[in-house]
Formats: sequence, C-alpha cells, structure tokens
Amino acid sequence: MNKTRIGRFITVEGTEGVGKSTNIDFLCRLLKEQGIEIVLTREPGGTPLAEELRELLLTPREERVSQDTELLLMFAARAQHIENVIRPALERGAWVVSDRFTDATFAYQGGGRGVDIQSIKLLEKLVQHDLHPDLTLLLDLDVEVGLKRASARSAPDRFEQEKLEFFGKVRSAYLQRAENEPQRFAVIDAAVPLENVQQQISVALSRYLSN
Ligand code: Z5A
Repeated sequence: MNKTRIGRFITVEGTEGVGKSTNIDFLCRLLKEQGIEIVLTREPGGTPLAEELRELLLTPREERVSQDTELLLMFAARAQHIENVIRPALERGAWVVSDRFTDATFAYQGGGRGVDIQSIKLLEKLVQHDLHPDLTLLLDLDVEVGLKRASARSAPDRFEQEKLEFFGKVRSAYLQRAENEPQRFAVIDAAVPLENVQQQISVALSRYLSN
C-alpha cells in the first residue's frame, strides 16, 4: 500500500458556492502550462462506484441519515477513489487535483455534525495510510454569500438543506485546520471578483512550485 509516489496531490476545499468548480479548471490550466499531466477528480466520487455512493449521500431523503452512516459512506467512497484513481495516478507521476478530500470530512462531519475527531482520524489512517494532500487551496467566503451563489445555480442537495449555523461551523473547522497546517494550506479570499480570486490562486501555486 505504501508504494512510492512521484506525482503531487492538490485539493480544493471550501463551503457551498465558494467557487471550487469555477476555479478548478483555471488551476488545471496553470498546471498544464507547466507541462504537468493532470488527473482531475472529486469527492465524494471519482469512480463509478464512488459516484453511486455520492448520489446516495447527496440525495435528500425522508429517512434520517445517521452520522456514522454518513461518515462511513464518505470513507467507503474515498477508499475506492484512492485505490482506483488517486494512487495509480500518483504512482505513474501524474498530479491529482481533487475537488474536496478528507479536510471536507473534518469540516462537515466533524465541525458541522459534531462527529468525534478521533473517529475521523482513525478512519483517515485506515483508509489513507500515508496519503495526504501536498497542497490544499481553501476558498473562504461568508457562508450566506456562498449559499446565495449556490442556490442561484441548482436545487439544494441534502447538505445544502442544512441551516446557516451548520455552514458557519463547517467554515470555522476549515479555517482552524488551515491555521494548524499553514505549510499545506493556502487560504484564498473568495469574496472578491473572479479575476482577483484567480490571481491569488496563481500566487499560491507559484509559491508551492518554487519550494
Ligand atoms: N462532503 C462532506 O460532507 N464530507 C466529505 O468528506 C466530502 C464532501 C468529500 C458535495 O460537495 C457535498 O459533499 C458537499 C460537502 C459534502 N456539500 N454540499 N452541498 P460538492 O463539492 O459537490 O458541492 P458544493 O460544495 O455544493 O459545490 P458547489 O455548489 O458546486 O460549489 P462550488 O463549486 O464551490 O461553486 P461554483 O459552482 O464554482 O460557484 C457557485 C456560483 O458562484 C456559480 O454561479 C459561479 O459562477 C459563482 N461564482 C464563483 N466565483 C465567484 C466570484 N468570485 N464572484 C461571484 N460569483 C462567483
């Protein structure tokens, strides 16, 4: 499992509507300009089975979903994603860019739902072994603004139906993680116009590439 990996692993995180999808294409373009082979993927999802698990997780339903079920489904999808997509890509030297990864579990299930952090860490170790992102771009935005942006685009999924307070806790958990690991995280102010957001992403990437 702990095979040598030569590619790099970049993740993009943030609360709803911060502009992850909008900016990931831009990020990939910057990397391709450097001649880097990119595998663009997302969580939950990234393989046919993991995408089915995503559908189960995001579909609004009447039955209450237990916190443990949600947590385990997230990690089940992640195990499949790592084994079939992320590790093979990194081992052949490609760079993987993922729209969300385990920081989202710490933020949504840990911060938002209040799941015990030690349980998340245990599953992280079990499923990921030594695999962790090399660089994480955290797009940060007032949660009310983000929800407005997201709701203008599509009907709310099971997470987007949560209350403002939930997203406030998610945002705080993300910012706390960024504070704890400043060498891995680049916090991007996503409240400003798109060109400005992309300028910040270029600077963060150049800084990372020059290290
Ligand atoms: N989840 C979890 O709970 N635990 C986990 O471990 C994982 C995930 C991995 C699916 O994620 C859900 O899974 C997610 C957390 C949970 N919760 N929800 N919902 P997702 O990433 O697929 O879903 P999302 O966060 O809702 O993504 P999104 O809605 O696609 O948002 P986005 O990609 O960040 O935003 P966007 O589509 O790029 O932009 C939104 C709108 O804003 C769009 O119209 C843009 O044109 C506009 N926009 C973007 N940037 C700007 C700027 N700078 N100014 C003005 N307008 C802008």
